[in-house]
Order: sequence, then structure tokens, then C-alpha cells
Amino acid sequence: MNLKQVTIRRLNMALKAPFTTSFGTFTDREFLIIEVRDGDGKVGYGESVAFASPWYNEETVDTNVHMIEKFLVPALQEKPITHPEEVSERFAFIRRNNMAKSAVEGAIWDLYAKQQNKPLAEVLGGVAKQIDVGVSIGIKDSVEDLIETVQSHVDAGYKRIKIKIKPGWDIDVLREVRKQFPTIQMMGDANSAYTLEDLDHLKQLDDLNLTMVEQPLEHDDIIDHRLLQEAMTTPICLDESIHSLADAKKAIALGSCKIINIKIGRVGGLTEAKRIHDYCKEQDIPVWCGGMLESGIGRAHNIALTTLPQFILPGDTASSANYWHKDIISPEVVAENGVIQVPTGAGIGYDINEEALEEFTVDRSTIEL
Ligand code: OSB
Ligand code: MG
Repeated sequence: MNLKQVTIRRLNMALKAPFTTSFGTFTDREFLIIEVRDGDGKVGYGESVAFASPWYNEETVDTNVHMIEKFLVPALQEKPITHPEEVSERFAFIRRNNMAKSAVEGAIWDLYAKQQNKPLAEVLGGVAKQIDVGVSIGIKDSVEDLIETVQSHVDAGYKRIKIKIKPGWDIDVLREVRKQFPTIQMMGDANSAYTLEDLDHLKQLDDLNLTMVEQPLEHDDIIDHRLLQEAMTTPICLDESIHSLADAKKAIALGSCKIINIKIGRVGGLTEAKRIHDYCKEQDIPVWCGGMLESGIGRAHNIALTTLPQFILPGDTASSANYWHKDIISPEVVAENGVIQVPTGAGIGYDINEEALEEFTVDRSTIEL
């Protein structure tokens, strides 16, 4: 692939509004953009979805910089890469650190598609020309505030509304929302805020006609989730617990979930994401593409992945304007009536807004390959 240079950029972008999950509140987004250049001056872009703090998983922006500089780039320097599918194998000697791996692999996938002059969606084997999306709503100060927010997203046409839940902000709140919006596709995401001791409490979700409940129990569990799924009719969707195809196979075999949220960063890159997708298609397990408050570059990767056929449920890839005053791609991602048109240009299919990219860059380093 004639890879010549890697640049690691650290960015900081202020969110339009704070976003609260069961594990904490985000007011801004610190993240990495990886640029991989070839000998012809073509550039591929990848995004690390690791957060500044290790509260979703164990990775952070700083640990990602360390892994990329000390281990991932040297692994690329060993011998040439001829196809992006070789990258995850090349990185396989390193345990976990999936978000760091994915950021580098994603840049190489984008570059590869640009070298082929084809959309990333097409080189991944995607078929959809447009994708359905939903939106994820954080924990609010009041039910009134939440209902107002739900209303605005329903009015904007989002296909599914996801509401973050935690102990003290769950059944009663969702019941109020369901009362106001009797027919919307609605779900809850707990980000591991419960244990099996809450089983009787969580069973009350079954009265609310939810499309699913996402990751109710521990971030590394698939056993208790199986016991909970056995006791509930609401489908359980796993997010945090699935890091690989091997994890997906075990969770499906055990009956720990009926749906899987695929996040490219969490599973170590597009190649592994596609493998999980293919297996879920075989097993008739619906999948959807999760979000990590990405900039437009990560969002574009999510859109490309979502064109694969088993992405039958709306994902979390909302419009750029849902998060940012200004995004780093041009045009920005726009969901119209909950539908995003898949870009047809080469690679991720969006231009980089170089001015915005510079504005939000707080640090960078470049390594020759
Ligand atoms: O669990 O899906 C999650 C945001 C931060 C960390 C974890 C999650 C989320 C979201 C928002 O739900 C997804 C998005 O809108 O990008
Ligand atoms: Mg989640």
C-alpha cells in the first residue's frame, strides 16, 4: 500500500450540551485522529474513540498515544502492508487496546479505499445507499427536560430513541416517556449500572414495549446477562461486553443477548466488526452500529460499516449538529427524517475541513514508516 507516514493528532471539541451516562458526564470530547499518508500524498483518516478517562473501558486518549507510538506503528514498520485486512493480524500479538488498534486500522482502510478510488462502504462489501439512524439521549435533570428532548428528536424524524438509564432514573422515567410517545421505537442503555440483585426491578422494563435494553449488567459479564435474559422478555443488547468475534460467539451461544451493538473501536477495527456482522447474519442476530460521541471522521466510518446487510436496526450515528457547533468534515453528517445518504466519494466520502481540524488540534506527532 506504499505507506509512508503516520500522524497522530490530539483534538479537543466542546459538545453543544453536556451528555450524561450512568458512569459520568461529558462536556467536551478529547480524542485522536490518525492520518496515514502514502507515497502519492493520499491520506487516510481514522479516529480513536477512547475517552480522556477510563470509565467506558480501560483505554484512554493517553494510553492510545502510548500504544500507537510504542507498539502499533513499529508493527507496521516491520514489513509492508498489502491490504487493510492484514492490519488486525499484524496487531494481534498485542492484548486488547482495541480502540488504539482500530484508529490505525481505520486510517489504513480509508487510504486503501482512496487508492482504489472507491467508497469505503463498497470496499467493505456494503450495499445500502442510505441508512436509518436513531439518537441517544443522556440522563437529564428532570423528566420534563427529557420529554422535551425526546419530542425534538421525534420531530426531527429519528427512527429510534435511546434513553440512558441508571438506578433512580429508569422505570418511572421510561414509563412517562412511553405515555407521551406510545408508538415510537424506544430503548434504554444502562452502561452496566445494575447487577443481578436488580433482577426484579429490571423485569418491570417488560411492560414498556422497548425494542431492547442495552448492557444492563457488568461491563465484562456474559453469564449474569444470560440469567437476566432468561427472566425477561425485553431483548438484551450487549455493548461493553463484546470485544471480538469470539466474545460474540460465546454470548450468542449462551443466550446472553438477542441483539449486538457493534462499535468499530470496541472490537479493534473494521475487519473484526465485519466478522462479527457476518457471524450475526448467519445466526440471525440483528446488529446495529453504536456511537462514541465521534467527530465526523469516526461518524463516516460508522456510516460505511452500517451499509452491511445485517445492520437492520437503526444505529446511534446522529447528525453532526446533534453534538457539535462545527464538525471537522465537509459536508457534515446530516440525518434527514432519520435517514443518512451514504456518501459516494472515495474512502470515507467526506472532505476534511482542514481549517476546523487545525482549530481543534491541541497536539500532534509524525512518524515516518
Ligand atoms: O454506551 O453507547 C454508549 C456515549 C458515550 C459512551 C457510551 C455510549 C454513548 C452513547 C452515545 O450512547 C452514542 C452517540 O450518540 O455517539
Ligand atoms: Mg451503550
